[in-house]
This record gives sequence, structure tokens and C-alpha cells, in this order.
Amino acid sequence: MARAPESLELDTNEEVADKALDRDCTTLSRHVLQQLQSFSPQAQDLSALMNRIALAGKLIARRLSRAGLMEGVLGFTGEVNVQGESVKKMDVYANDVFISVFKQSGLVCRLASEEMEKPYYIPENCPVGRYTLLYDPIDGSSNTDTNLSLGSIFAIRQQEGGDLNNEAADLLAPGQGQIAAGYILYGPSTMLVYTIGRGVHSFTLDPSLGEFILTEENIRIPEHGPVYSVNEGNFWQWDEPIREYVRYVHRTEGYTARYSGAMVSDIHRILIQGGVFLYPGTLPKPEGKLRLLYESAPLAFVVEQAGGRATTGHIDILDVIPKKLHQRTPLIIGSPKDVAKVESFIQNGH
Ligand code: AHM
Ligand code: MG
Repeated sequence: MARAPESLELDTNEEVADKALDRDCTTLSRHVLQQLQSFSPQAQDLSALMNRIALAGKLIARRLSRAGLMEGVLGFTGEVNVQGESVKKMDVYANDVFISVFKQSGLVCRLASEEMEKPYYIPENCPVGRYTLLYDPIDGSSNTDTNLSLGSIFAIRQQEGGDLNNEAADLLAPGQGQIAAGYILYGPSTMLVYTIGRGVHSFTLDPSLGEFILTEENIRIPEHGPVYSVNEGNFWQWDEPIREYVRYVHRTEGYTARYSGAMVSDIHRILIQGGVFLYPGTLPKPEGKLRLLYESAPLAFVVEQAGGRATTGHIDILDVIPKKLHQRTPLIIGSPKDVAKVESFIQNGH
């Protein structure tokens, strides 16, 4: 094979090195500003908000990485949260991390999470910002004590109207109003995936730098994928259309089941490789398990921005108008063709 002249080879090597360096310098906050192509106050706010979320992610990842070596990290607190679920020590720690990171930031006026019955309002002696952070501090809590993947989910909404205590004004509004959303995945490496309505981008935490570095820009979910992800232990508690869909999957070649117990990791897999994640309603709980405002809606925003879909089976998740903060919703999310297939079972029986 003919060799390239030496000068060309040099250029190519330099280009490669430049690209690698440029990539290493593409931190999350820089990326947000690049996305918005502006240094406007709103762009600066969004960049700072994402930076704070990244800090929360790093603190949680650090604690998780040493969980088995430290006292008081694993196990339950003995409390039951507003959802009626037993609270784990990591749930409390991660919830407090987000509060602590945002309390003095001057960026948010309140935070609302799975672990708090009511939103946490920034105290009067701290600077109050214009945004609300909604979050699930630890997604997939049941994986905590067995060293399996976990997540954090977040959404940012702009505070509207003057009355901070009027939840209805902005919190109880459809997910279309989210200005940013994403998740942190605590797996073999820690990843942060976010959208501000301009595509979906993933970052990986480089522990040697302590920074999230750009991994992939403008992620597109495949139109269709092999994975179906659902807790089949609930089979006999589902409505007949969901059972029929799962029977269809069982007898159709090309499907494979994956279910980790942490939907951030299940949905991340589907975002990259395609497929569908379902948490349908059950006979005793027709609204399902997952909470709209800080679980389903942020993930719906991410997946839709990547070209996928998210629905309750009847209405797009981002169009659902919440009636209360901790409202639950059935969720079908993933590749557009796979979501449509589940929908056709729900709406037409096949
Ligand atoms: P959590 O936030 O309390 O952990 O609940 C959400 C999690 C999802 O990540 C996961 O898909 C689902 O609950 C698992 O529930 P189940 O054990 O009922 O399948
Ligand atoms: Mg959760």
C-alpha cells in the first residue's frame, strides 16, 4: 500500500491530537453554552444549573463507589416516604445532596423530589432563583445494596407567576414546559445525559479530571429495537391488552428481554440500542408505579428529543396535565415503532 507523504501523516496525527484535546475540553457547562450559542443570562443560568446537577452527580457517584467500605451508606433508614416506600440511606443522602448543592446557588426557588412530600423552598436568607428543580435522587433504589446500576433523574422548569407557593402555576403543568431534563447513570462509569430541547447528549465522568466529558452528541434512538423491558412478575395484574402484547413478543422472533430494576439504565440501553420500556398500570394500581413529574416526564423529554416516543398508552406523557405533585402514570417509552406497537394493542387489541 502506498504510504502518505510524511508531512500529511504529521497533519493527520496533529488533527487527531487536536480533536482528542478539544473533546476532552468539552465539559458540560461549555457544551450548554455552545448549544445556546449565547452568553445571555438565560444561557448562563442553564449552564450553571447543569453544572450544579453534575456536582450532585459526582458527589453521589463518589459515595456509591465506596458504599461497601463505609459505615451508614447501605440499608434502610426505617422510615417510609410519601410514596409508602421504605426509605434507603442513599435516598436520603442523595436527596440532601441536591438541596445542599442548590441552596446557595441563587438559581432555583424550590426543589421537589420523590423523597419530599412538599417542595423544598429556598430559605429567605439564601439567594432565590427563577427555576424549579424536580428530581428523583436515586432511581432504582432496590439495586443499592447489591452494587447494581442506579440513576438520578432531573427536570428544570421556569418558575412562572409571582406566587412561589402556588404549585399549580408551573409545577402542575404538562411536561412540554420543561426547559431541561436528563439523568445520571451510576454504572461501571458515571454518565450524564441531558437535553435542553436541542437534541440529546451524553457525558462520561472522567474520575481523573473530576469532570463530565462529552461522549456523544445528538444521540438518535433507533426506529425499532430488539429489547422489551418490563417486570413480567406483574403479568397477571396487567390489563389484557398488555398481556396480549407480551404474548405477541414471546411468539415473535427478534425480541429479547432486559430489566434491571432501575429504569434509568433500562432506558439508557434503549436510547442507544432501541426497544421499549413499559411500566403499565396494574389492576390494584391502574396508574402504575412511576411518578409523572420527576420520573416519566423528564425521561419522555429526553427520549422524544432523540426521536423516540413516550405515552401513557392513550396520551403523550409530555401532554399529561398533573393534578398533584406525586402523581403516578403508566409509561411506555422508547423507539417510535415499538411504542406504536404497544399502543396498537392498548387501543385496537392487536
Ligand atoms: P424508585 O425510584 O423508588 O427506585 O422506583 C422506580 C423504579 C424504576 O427505576 C424501576 O423500573 C421500577 O421502579 C422497578 O419497579 P418494580 O420492582 O416494581 O419492577
Ligand atoms: Mg424513582
